[in-house]
Amino acid sequence: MKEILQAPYIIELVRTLTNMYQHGWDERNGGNVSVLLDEAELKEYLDLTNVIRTIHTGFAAPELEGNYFLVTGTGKYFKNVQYDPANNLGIVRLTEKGTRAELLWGFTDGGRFTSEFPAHMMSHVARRRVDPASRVVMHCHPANLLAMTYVHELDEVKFTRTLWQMCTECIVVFPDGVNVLPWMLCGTNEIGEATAKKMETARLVVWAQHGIYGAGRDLDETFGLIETAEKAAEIYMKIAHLPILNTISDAAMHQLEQHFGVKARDGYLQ
Ligand code: 2HA
Ligand code: ZN
Repeated sequence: MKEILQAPYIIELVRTLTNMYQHGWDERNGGNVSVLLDEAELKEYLDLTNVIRTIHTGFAAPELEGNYFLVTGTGKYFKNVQYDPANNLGIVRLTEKGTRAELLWGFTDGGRFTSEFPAHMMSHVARRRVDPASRVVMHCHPANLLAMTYVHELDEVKFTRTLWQMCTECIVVFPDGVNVLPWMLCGTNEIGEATAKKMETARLVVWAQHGIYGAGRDLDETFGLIETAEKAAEIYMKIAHLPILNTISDAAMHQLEQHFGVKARDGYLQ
């Protein structure tokens, strides 16, 4: 059996969580990440018959039965993950139609997965229906995106267009745009279901006055999505109160679509 702390998916997640913390996106215990793992890559590092304990999920997700997830722990600080991955992270297998999670590694102090586990699992289901290669769901609290939800209309077309106009590469990185949920109580199945519904049409979902969700094929892609949207929001917050003299026109957006071979979300451009 290989040493689990040397597994590429653990090393990469620890690096990503540390990076998220250093970006200021995850104060205190803010944020959570889950990664769908392959049984084959897991088997080299863990005895999959050794269940440490079983945790009730509080929801059903039959599509995820038998799937393995590496996930951050509830109440854990991203800041600390690099010093003690086994306490701050866990690997679970979903069973009994997703109503139970078997802990196979981690959460060594008796902890459990993030309070946003419903939103993560339901988002995985929704994204994998659109793109079977989707494996990562990431949630965090980037300051400029959050700030924007106080001063910008939450209309999804307007919100997306504003972000696209803030940096040339935005439309290339997230041509599917950004969906937006109004303020809702976090940590519930309701916000999980609402987030998953929004994930059907975009890989980014803003939670007004709270943060953002991103989904992607790997940690780099998902981090990059949020990083790009947050950069655009930063530009917006720097200029929104100033007279705007120039912008990126829809004609220019169409040039970007052509040149980079992407298709902007239907109806979002003139
Ligand atoms: O505490 O970010 O949304 C973790 C969170 C909850
Ligand atoms: Zn949060």
